[in-house]
Amino acid sequence: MRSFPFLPLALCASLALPAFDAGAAAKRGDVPRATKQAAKRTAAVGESYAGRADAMAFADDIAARQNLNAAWVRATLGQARLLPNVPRLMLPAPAGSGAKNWAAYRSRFVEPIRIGAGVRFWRDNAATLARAERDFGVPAEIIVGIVGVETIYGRQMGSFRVLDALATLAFDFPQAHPRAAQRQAFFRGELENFLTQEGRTHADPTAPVGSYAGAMGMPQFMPSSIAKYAVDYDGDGRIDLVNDPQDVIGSVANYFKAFGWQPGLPAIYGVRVDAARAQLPVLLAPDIVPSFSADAFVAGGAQLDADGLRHRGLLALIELQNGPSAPASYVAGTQNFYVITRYNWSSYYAMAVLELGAAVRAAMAQ
Ligand SMILES: [Ca+2]
Repeated sequence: MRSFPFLPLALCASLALPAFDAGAAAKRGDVPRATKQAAKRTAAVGESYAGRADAMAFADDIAARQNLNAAWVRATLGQARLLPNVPRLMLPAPAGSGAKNWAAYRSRFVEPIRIGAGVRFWRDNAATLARAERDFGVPAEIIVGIVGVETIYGRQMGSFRVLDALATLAFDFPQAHPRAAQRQAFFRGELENFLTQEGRTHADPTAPVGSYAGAMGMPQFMPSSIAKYAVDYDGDGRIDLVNDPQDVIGSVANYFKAFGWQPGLPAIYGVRVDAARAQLPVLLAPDIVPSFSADAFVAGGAQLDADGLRHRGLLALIELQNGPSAPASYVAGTQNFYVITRYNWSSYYAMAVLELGAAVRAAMAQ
């Protein structure tokens, strides 16, 4: 199990911290917000990759592997420019740089502007959200929560040229990162995906913009996620995650289904933990991976609510820290909570999605 940072690599443009995902999933990284905002203000552009032997060799490799026109790939990659402020955004936050604080994190996402935009999005797309729930089993409020946390329903989708962002992270990933080789390989794969999609559709590869990690559109999908999970949900023959809410809704629902979303299963249950008595090291050891039966939870000193006691599958104890002085909060996460973290590897992110979705649903009823 990979550990996940507090301000996870959000790919989210709306976090001012674009997400990028680590391996098979979709997105995100770990970067202090202030740093990311500083970078956003100054989208400086550096050298072209046209003169970089490693980039041109990679272009030839892609062309051969993907059966693309080598001259087109070289010319396209030659238009990519280094984004000098982006590589350092990939470095993990320094140790001890601020206690995790769920209340502060939540307040950035569950707030009146985002809730109001969520109500409009839900009302405007109610039929499509209902159709997605029928087709994929994913409730409207989960999709509404995701799109709201990621981009405030398309208001903040990022303004970096995806070609520049991916080239920068593919060829100039910071070597000080503890998993630099793995991360760089990930972004090379994303760059290859991006160029392949652009080359096959004869699109302008310099046109797409997104987060500094190359995540695109209202749901902030990385190129590999677009290739694997995006769907044309309005049937117009093309996939448009920037302008078409129907495609966005279908694609997010399809992503969740692909990662094992179970229809009808709550994502969390309430749990009361007596920190002095509960076997916290045991219960927290598996992190967000559901590992304990309801009986084992109770035996470990974590008292589940009535619905949780009836749960037949496995559960994870999710700890949400509230800064250095306040006690932590806890919930019991199911398989569906785990699935939300496949979108962004963070329990804080998953909780924000759930609570924003619930807040929008409550506002709809008023
Ligand atoms: Ca479409």
